[in-house]
Amino acid sequence: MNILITGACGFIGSHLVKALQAHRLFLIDDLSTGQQENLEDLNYEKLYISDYFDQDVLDEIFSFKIDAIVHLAAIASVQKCNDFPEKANLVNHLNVIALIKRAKKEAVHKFVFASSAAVYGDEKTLPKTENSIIKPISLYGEGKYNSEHYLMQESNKDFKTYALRFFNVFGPKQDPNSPYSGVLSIFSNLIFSEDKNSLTIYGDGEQTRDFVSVHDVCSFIQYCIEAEVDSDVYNVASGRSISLNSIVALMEKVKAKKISCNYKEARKNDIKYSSADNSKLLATNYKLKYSFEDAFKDYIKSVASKS
Ligand code: UD2
Repeated sequence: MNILITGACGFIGSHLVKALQAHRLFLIDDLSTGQQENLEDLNYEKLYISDYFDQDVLDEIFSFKIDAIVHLAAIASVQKCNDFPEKANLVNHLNVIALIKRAKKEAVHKFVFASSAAVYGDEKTLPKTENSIIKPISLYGEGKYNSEHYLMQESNKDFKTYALRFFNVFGPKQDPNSPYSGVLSIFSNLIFSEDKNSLTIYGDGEQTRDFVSVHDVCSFIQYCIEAEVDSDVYNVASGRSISLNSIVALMEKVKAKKISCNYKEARKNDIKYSSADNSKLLATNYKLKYSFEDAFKDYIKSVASKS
């Protein structure tokens, strides 16, 4: 298949390029947060360093028959979206609509969109199912919801659409220094750093998240593209939530050493408990490949081997 991946040089994008090596890949990334080195040793037809909505680039790509699009490119930082609302609205919503329209015009068969658990906001009912109340508390979450809503409206038998609500994705290549790095990449890199800094835990450490391996995220995207999966919105999550304190305990077990933690005041707008019902994903017959413990131990080992 000919597949267009936007945001291909990012953390998730580069793992996806690896997962989809059997296909002919057209890649776009503006390198605002992604890095070209993430694609080292991988095969692809061409990488366009550009906005994903550059019409000349899209004209060239669509001169090939594109069968599927995976749209990962976004302003992924909640803070940046708040700081630059017009730009956030353009990149995370209006231009997504334009890409979806173009995809339909070009007779693309499948469109996979990276949505987010951020669409649920801090509404308290748990676990979140795809039918839970949508109440985003950030422009980022709003943009994701508005885009997925448009995408699902456009769906038909020839244009299969998948809005994937990613929970807390983790794995190798997640940059621990980026302002929107996930807590696991920050913690894992700190415990192997030279300067023996203690971990900062915002709040009491009892907050929970559903951490899902980037390998499962990419392999589910691959499944949507290659298998017969119904067009729908899917929570992409492990189905199991874990607290930060339990993560630290797990890291201590792997390192066989006590880890020092510095507890600070909880972050403003932090969500205390997050948990996902992933039964819709499982009902597609996709089998999650990694338990949290196994994926996390592998991840920690990969961080250790690089430090
Ligand atoms: C994720 C997204 C955020 C937004 C939100 C919507 C990331 C990194 N963050 O936030 O952009 O989409 O979901 O639901 O993708 N923490 C510490 N110490 C640290 C770093 C974090 O205690 O050094 C805490 C943090 O306050 C939070 C928890 O760890 O309680 C998880 O933080 P996170 O930023 O990894 O993810 P989350 O779910 O808060």
